[in-house]
Amino acid sequence: MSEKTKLDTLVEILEEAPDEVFIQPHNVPDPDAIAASLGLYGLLISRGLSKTKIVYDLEIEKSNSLKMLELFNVPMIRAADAHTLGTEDWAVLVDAQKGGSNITDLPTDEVAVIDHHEYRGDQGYRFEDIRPEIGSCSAIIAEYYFENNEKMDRDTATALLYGIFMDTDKLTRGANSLDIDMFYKLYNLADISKIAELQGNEISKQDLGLYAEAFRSVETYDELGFLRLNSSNDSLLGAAGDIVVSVSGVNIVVAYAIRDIGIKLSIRSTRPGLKANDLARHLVEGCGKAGGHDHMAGGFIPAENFIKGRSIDTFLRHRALSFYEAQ
Ligand SMILES: [Mn+2]
Repeated sequence: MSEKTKLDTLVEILEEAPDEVFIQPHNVPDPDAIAASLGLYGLLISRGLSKTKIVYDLEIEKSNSLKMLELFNVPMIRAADAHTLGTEDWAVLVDAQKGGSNITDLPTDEVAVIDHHEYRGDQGYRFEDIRPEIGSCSAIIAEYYFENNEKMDRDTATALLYGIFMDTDKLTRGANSLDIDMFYKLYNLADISKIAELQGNEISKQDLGLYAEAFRSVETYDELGFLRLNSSNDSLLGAAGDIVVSVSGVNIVVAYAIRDIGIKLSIRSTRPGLKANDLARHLVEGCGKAGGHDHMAGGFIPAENFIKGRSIDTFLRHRALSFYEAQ
């Protein structure tokens, strides 16, 4: 008998679940979160955990994410529609960790986590596979398949390939050798025509108007770019930031959206030595929460922590520039 794999350990724990097992990706799931959830779902079902479901909170906003659900028949349900979800159920968090600003704490007991974001410290999980050095959660789930010789269907392979593709910005952002190895292995199993179809669905007509307005707001100071989006759409904010950081001369982007509940931030950095997560933390210091990767990060400042009448545009520019100049 070969050694026990991570998947073996996870399955052994989940077999003790008193009722259902919910796979929960972060809120407003992006392609990596959707692919990783679908991949893990397939693994748990094939290991006999038939009471497994995928649940997520908040609406999926980006058109490529929605297209994924349709193309790959992803069985994901909104938390509000998960009528059987309760305190007796267990959850496996995917592409997120307990206590993060991007995940709702549902009534379930979060017993396990598989993630590639910065380690948020021991949260009392019974199973933990957190690898911040990996560019995508999809690569971690793909490795579970290959390591365990589990059969992978074409849709799952295609979804995981797309998840790696998106989270590593086509293998150019924070990609680790695991992302590249898995990309290569998945490529042979995937349906590339569906990847092309997803690429053709990255922007909706409605997004286009929001982008146009946001891009007019862009201001740059040296390598720093600022963008303000007048939409409550989380994933659009990151995607708009990706476009601004691709502008020549701009290497760091602070994209933000102002909502009733607070200010949502999305940070990008392609500048060596300037970490997006450090900048995000600096921006929200004393007034909000932030986290993420070296190249992409996010944050949130609750409305009640922000001094009324103060200009958020000035506040963010001031903090970002002081951080930038101190580097
Ligand atoms: Mn991810």
